[in-house]
Amino acid sequence: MAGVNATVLAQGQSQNEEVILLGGYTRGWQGYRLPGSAEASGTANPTLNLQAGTTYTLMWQNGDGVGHNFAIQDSQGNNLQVLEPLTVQADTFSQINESQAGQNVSLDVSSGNITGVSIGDSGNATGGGNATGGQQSTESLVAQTEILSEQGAVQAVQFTASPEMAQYICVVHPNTMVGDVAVSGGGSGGSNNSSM
Ligand SMILES: [Cu+2]
Repeated sequence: MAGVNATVLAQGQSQNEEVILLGGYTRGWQGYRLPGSAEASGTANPTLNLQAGTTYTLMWQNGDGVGHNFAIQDSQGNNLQVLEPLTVQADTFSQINESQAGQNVSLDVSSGNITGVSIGDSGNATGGGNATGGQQSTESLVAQTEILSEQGAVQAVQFTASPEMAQYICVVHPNTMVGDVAVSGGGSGGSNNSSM
């Protein structure tokens, strides 16, 4: 793993936190910031393209004051118990949402709270992953989040992508608020990044 890190740094990207931002509306999830190089094009329920083994922080904001929640399901429609809930201020959501897709986002996470964020060009974020890595105990993982009803309120979860993930969903509105999760890779390391 240490060797892979060096390679990624040399490419000048990817030390940024993988942060996904969605808007929660009864008519569908709205993509604000998508993983990888995907652009949030405004279509409802955008596919989330994830890399196996990578940890993502997903935040969504209640857009319409209706109760919504968040879960990730396998292809059988089972909620996967993979989500670590984090508290986050609506402020932080807004700050990240105003950043450019290519800008680095680095989160400060402390005891289940996202306490701050820095956004900027590549460089100072790093720290070798000690903020997020390794401290998930399975006891703190949930299969779906609590229902959030207040318009403007924000909920955050952290999860590590794995191949069984097939879709993300609001359990309250499973017919309209559901989108695909596509997980690729799985430890192949470094150099298959040349698909441009
Ligand atoms: Cu919903």
